[in-house]
Amino acid sequence: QHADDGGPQPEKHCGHGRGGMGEEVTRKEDKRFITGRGNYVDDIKKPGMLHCEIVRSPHAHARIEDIDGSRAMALDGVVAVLTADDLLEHDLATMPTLMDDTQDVLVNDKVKFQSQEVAAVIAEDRYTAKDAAEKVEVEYDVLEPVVDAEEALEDDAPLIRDELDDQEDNHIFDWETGDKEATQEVFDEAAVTVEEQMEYQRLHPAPIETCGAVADWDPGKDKMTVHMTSQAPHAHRTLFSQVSGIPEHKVRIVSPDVGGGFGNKVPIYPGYVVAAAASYVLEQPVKWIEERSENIQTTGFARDYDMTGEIAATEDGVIQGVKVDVLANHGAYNAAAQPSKFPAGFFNIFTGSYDVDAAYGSLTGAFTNTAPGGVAYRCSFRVTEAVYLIERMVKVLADELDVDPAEIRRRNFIPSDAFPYESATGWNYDSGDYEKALDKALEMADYEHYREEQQRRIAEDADKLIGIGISSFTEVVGAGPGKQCDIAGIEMFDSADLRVNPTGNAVLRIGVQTQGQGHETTFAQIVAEELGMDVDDITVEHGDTDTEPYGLGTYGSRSTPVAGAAAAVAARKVRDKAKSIAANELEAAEEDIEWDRESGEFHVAGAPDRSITITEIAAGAYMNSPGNEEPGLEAVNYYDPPEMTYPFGSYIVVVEVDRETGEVDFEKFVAVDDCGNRINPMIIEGQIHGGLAQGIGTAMLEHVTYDDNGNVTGGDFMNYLLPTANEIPNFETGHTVTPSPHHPIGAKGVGESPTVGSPPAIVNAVVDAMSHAGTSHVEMPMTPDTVWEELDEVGLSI
Ligand code: MCN
Ligand code: CUN
Repeated sequence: QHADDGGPQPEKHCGHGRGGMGEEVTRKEDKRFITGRGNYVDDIKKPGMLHCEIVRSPHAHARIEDIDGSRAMALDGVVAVLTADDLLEHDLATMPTLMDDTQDVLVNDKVKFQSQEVAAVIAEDRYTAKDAAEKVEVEYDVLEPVVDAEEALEDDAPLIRDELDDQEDNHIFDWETGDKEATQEVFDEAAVTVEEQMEYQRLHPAPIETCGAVADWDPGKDKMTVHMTSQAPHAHRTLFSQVSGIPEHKVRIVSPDVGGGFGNKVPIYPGYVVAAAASYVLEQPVKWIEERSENIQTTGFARDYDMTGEIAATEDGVIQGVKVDVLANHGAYNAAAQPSKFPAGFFNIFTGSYDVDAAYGSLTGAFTNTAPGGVAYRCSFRVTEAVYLIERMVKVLADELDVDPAEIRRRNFIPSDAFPYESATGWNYDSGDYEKALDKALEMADYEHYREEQQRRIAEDADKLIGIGISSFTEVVGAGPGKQCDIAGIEMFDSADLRVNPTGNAVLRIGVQTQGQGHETTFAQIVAEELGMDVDDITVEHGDTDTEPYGLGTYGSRSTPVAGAAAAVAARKVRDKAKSIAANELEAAEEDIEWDRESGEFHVAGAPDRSITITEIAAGAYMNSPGNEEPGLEAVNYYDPPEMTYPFGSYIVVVEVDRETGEVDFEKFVAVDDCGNRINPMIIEGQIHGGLAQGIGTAMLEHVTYDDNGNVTGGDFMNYLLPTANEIPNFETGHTVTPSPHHPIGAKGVGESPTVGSPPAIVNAVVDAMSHAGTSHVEMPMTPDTVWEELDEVGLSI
């Protein structure tokens, strides 16, 4: 795949048939997955292993008066019933969240959300543990709950966090970004302003594999081994060590095959801690596996932002200023999984793909009696909310001015020659060519045809309306740099450790952890490209803290931008040493040795037939190393990126809206993505397809709902609706290539782009079908009844 479409070109990458950059190598990991040989946490069985079941509160807000485990203990096969009191003895009753809040592992005094962890039963098998959990008797003094963020901030709202000394209300933090005065000035003088309030509903990542752990304390070695569903094994090891007091070199975290993470497996959950504490106390392995409803009801949710956006523009639709105000529901604890210094994640980049003079954002976070979380589900730390806001607002402005939404974007894009570009809120975009991606998408979508069809249907008063929605989003992925981004104080670099064996094959160990993204293939491709090896000769290992170099994990699409860079740099270090060995083998001066990317061989300058392969060099490194080099052929790199990367894309969605039923049908779904240089186009396509499906789930179906008593009414797959093949249209994908100028192989991340970019395109399409009658917004999820109500409201229903 050549970086053929403009922009800087870090290095040329060629399809040379060894499985390097740009080749559609089939996924190495799939052999074990499709032959049933995957190894997930629940597949792990250890001799003497006990099972843990968690007793959860039926109430959202209640003081615990008494817990009686005697009836549970009386059951055959029950080994222990644990409560906060037992954990207190070991100083494990609470744990720190990633945002420096303190969460109960088992509720000590007061339950703060429905299904919160109250007690744990340890038994010889899972069924006994389950039966026993039902026999644990808990007496509650039920308190009034508050689940809505706005109500939580009212004066008479029940105080949720009364255990905190300086907490007098449910307010967590206020945060602001941008220049308030400058933005106000722009708004005061603007010819046109528009405003819209919109909710980004509470979602859940809902990976097919729920969370779980097998903890195994070895009293002989004083060592704790935890197999767990982790997107960040090293960071979890450090936290585990800090929480438990077990020295870090005596803690081993293994994240085996993971059945989807989507951000859900970044935080630490009470279940992990309980399993580890139980194993420590009982000196036997303990397994804890969550059920579906436990997963949705208690682990890291996503979004729950109530946003008001405003745009100031000229009469021609040139955007001058953007303002936004947000109320964020964080649940009962501040436990968002995001870089510590960003209370609102990367929501700052809400000016999106547009060159605006001034921007200002303010945000308030509130505690409610709901599960904690906020940052998860294919989002680079709240960029999903930011993209939704700005892409929706641009449509609102286009309708206000009666300008075509594609045209209004064109008038406002950051020009391709303005990169690197500093946004109004201070973010440094590395590279972009937004107009090119939009043009390509418009062409693929047959835009003009559908615009005509739309008008024809309106003129004929047809039963089904056409709507066309656009989203020209900019993502931000690849945290660090370490100076700006850290998790619990640990800087967000990442790492790779490459060892070439005497027989010329290699093992690459990386600090990130795949949950299905195909790292075993794509990271091998990076090394194949950089060393002229065959992709099949490289094994990629991850997820075991005893063997892998320290890394911060996989989320925020950071694997390619950060660990991918580390892999390339480690391979180049090996290449440098290989040159010296090649010189020795070829009996030439090192300065005269050249590496040829095309053939993957080293040769003497001017004498291409005097060449040597990496396999021969590897042998030389162990059997005939020159005096000026240590034996062996390996290198490690810890990569702290200079900047993040800014992938982007243009999505165009055409829908047909049924005026009688409110049903929405997808007529066309075009996604043009740009993630810089592409490692594996087929894996990228898979990432895009999956992410678009999740974008459709977001826009059309998914919502974690609560009733006024704090009961989760959207907490299982009967009520939390995931998209299936039935709801998914045919996707037409395309791409442009604008390499990242600072990334060693010019790559940007891509894993989240489709979920970040598609919801506004879908909502814009549905709004577009009705905007001629006055519709300016439809809330997600756009179920048929929601859409029908809007049709009725603007007089379009039949
Ligand atoms: N890739 C590529 N060329 C590029 C960029 C990426 O070939 N220029 C490849 C990568 O090598 C990798 C995949 O695409 O194999 C995704 O890469 P990247 O964008 O770096 O994202 P991560 O690997 O860091 O994955 C994280 C991202 C996030 S944050 C969520 S959430 C998510 C997602 O990936 N969760 C997933 N995609 C998922 N896909 C699966 N199957 N399961 C999940 O849990
Ligand atoms: Cu926000 S979900 Mo992904 O970054 O693990």
